[in-house]
Amino acid sequence: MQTLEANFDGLVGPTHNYAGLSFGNVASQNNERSVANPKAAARQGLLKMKRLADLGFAQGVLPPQERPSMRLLRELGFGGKDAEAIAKAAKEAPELLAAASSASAMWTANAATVSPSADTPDHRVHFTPANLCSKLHRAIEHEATHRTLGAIFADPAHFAVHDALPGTPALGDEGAANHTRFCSQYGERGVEFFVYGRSEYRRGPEPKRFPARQTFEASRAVAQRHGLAENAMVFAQQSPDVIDAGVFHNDVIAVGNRSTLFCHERAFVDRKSVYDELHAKLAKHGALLDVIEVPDAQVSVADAVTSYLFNSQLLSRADGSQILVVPGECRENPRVAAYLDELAAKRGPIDEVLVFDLRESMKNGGGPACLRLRVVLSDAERAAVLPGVWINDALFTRLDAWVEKHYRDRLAPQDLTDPMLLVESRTALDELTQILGLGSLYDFQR
Ligand code: SUG
Repeated sequence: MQTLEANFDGLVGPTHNYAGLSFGNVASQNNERSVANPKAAARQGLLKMKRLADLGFAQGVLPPQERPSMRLLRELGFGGKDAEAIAKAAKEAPELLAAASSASAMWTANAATVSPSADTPDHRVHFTPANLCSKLHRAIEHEATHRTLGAIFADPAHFAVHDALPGTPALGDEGAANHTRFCSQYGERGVEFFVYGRSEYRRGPEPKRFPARQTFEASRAVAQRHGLAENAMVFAQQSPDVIDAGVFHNDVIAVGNRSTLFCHERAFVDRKSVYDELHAKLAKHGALLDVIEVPDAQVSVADAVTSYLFNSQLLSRADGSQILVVPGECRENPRVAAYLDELAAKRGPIDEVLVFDLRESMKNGGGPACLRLRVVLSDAERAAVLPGVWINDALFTRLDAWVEKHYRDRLAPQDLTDPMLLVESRTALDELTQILGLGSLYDFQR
């Protein structure tokens, strides 16, 4: 029996655009109102999935959500026919129309927190969709995410999909972007590492400029629900000053895989104790934590934020060696590029760097790691996943043709007012559910 880590990437939706909706996410704010190319964005994401599948990694896809969200527009009081509601919102509250139109569900690292069956008392894989309550455009994702995960991981013998935590500031939850699992082998019990930005009830340092989206209380509640053992979890606080420098999720400053933690030296409050606790807990499960810490003197936090060096995917090949999947922006920053050359030349735990063009997503602050949800699966669990979502040559070819047929190659802020965008989007998603074998997933299909 072989247990692997599968990656489920979010397929970029037809409304991908730059609306500057994420205060605290530097790229989102810097690119506000620029013109997006949804077709190129979707292709870039698909090419990453295809290349990783070709390299032998288990690669799945998660569908986009219906946007603009008519449900949100109606809840906000925009009535009448769909086109009328969109026209009213466009006139009276364009910022709400933008929130209803974001393709942000593409960043599936924020879809949920996932605990593999090796870590849970009932030996099922547990999913908690993230409430994403710190931003309106993201807070509307979790219900559809629940439905999607329920359709793909449907077998209750293997999977438990919980509801999101209550969406309130004390329980702000951003999912796997603030969660890492360390282990010796994927199929063995691991140590789950939860990184939060602030605590609602315990006194502690907090960022001053930008919001901390994840709370200690939310991380703790997810661990509790998944039934994790006390000696198999570690909680750490992200440095508030890096949040203020634009690190809005932990996966912008750290990434881990198996027993490797690759992070910036300023990622955590009291980092030595964090490493020590991880070391000690992981040692009980037969693994030695290997921390690759990048010094500030070599790569600054600002370099990390613009290049997304740590928003990389650290993937284990069958022989146990690891590759690092980074965005093209890493090659454009001379200090980061030099660091990566050094890392690969050392032939340490990471011996190859793969570079991807994800520019469209990166302009909204979403790199390789944001685009994927990791799900560790045994053979039996893999066999229980809805089969149509695994990327292979045939599915890639169909999805690529689907994007070509349905997506625009230009989407400016003004285009969000076009009622045809909803029609095009629904037509595309309707066809997609057939391609992926998802059944009637969307509200408009029910
Ligand atoms: O939540 N950007 C997303 C990026 C999410 C990145 N995910 C991880 N780091 N895991 C966010 O800030 C921008 C949308 C806009 O401005 O139009 C946005 O939502």
